[in-house]
Amino acid sequence: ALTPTPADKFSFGLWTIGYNGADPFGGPTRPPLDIVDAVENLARIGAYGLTFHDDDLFAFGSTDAARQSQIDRVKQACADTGLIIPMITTNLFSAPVFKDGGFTSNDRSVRRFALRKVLRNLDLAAELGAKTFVMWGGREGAEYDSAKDIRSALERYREAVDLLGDYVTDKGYDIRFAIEPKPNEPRGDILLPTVGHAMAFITTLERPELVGVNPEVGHEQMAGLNFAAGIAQALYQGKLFHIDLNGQRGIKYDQDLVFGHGDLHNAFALVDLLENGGPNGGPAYDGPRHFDYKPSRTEDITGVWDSASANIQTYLLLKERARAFRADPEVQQMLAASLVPELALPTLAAGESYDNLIADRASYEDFDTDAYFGGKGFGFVRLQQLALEHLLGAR
Ligand code: GLT
Ligand code: MN
Ligand code: MN
Ligand code: MN
Repeated sequence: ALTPTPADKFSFGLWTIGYNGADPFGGPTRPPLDIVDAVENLARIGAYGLTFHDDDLFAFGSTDAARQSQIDRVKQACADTGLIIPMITTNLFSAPVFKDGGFTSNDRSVRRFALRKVLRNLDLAAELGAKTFVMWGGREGAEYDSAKDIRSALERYREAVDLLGDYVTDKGYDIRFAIEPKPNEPRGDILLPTVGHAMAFITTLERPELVGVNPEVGHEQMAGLNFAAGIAQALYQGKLFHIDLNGQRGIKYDQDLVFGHGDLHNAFALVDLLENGGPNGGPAYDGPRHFDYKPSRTEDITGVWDSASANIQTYLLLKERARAFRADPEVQQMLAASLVPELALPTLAAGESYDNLIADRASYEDFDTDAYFGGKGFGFVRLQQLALEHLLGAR
């Protein structure tokens, strides 16, 4: 069960395994990773997909020939190993020109350049068969309130995403967009900082059906939010187009740890949700299980591949634990005792109106609120302890 297959849909960003260990305080600890090496090792550890930014594959400002040669090499490596490219994305953050953003830079000519860079990359996405196009706007934001008109910035964001939606529609590309929220870093404050902000923004678009979210575990946790709960809402609204799995320990800088090396309880709840749907049913997730982590700066190349594998192993372990949790009759009993299934019942009966509700004395006039709760707890703690026991392999 812990042997990954392509049906598990595990994928990795080229920028993850390719991270050389550089940080704001010091230089790289590892040499560059060649694309063919990356693809071969991903296939070896059981991934089915590779994802990348344009600039991960060919340096910013590459000649057309250098760009094409790298595209040819990745295509060949994928053909040789059976890996696919389910998602690609555009780097609108590394080059100095993007210091004030791409789609929302105050400088209009930067915005036009950013759009051209993305349009060109959309053609590449279509050519490579990528079905999802992620947009992480790490530089879209500000440090200073007076420096950015947020409403104008959102208008420009909308203008950009609408234009991209027109483009894929007119070209007949089978591509959907996934906005990746993050609260801060590199900008002091980033636009569309959480899943909720992004989903609200999507309703302002001309083609909302083309746009969903790509939530990252650590990014929501940087904002102090419950990741699994945010994912449940994204699934509920049909907007979970892609996902970035990793680990984060608390509200601090973006750690990009291995999946599960942060809030393990929430990772368990997340895998249970992605694999099985909610406790009362509902859609599960069938897209790529995409890892966006950084091999720690302390690691050599062996540590890179060990940590890549660790993401997969953790996911599969949690999937196995979630299955056991669901199958345990005591858990089923405790769920029922905790009234979890009852939440699936509509609050009003079929055909019942507010007039009927108001006429129902049992619901209010005769409802004894004191007696109702008196001595009768929900048992959520016992349920959580059962989850913990499954998580630890004690059941
Ligand atoms: C960058 C960021 C990630 C995003 C990538 C996609 S780039 O590494 O920190 O969270 O998913 O643009
Ligand atoms: Mn991150
Ligand atoms: Mn990251
Ligand atoms: Mn990410």
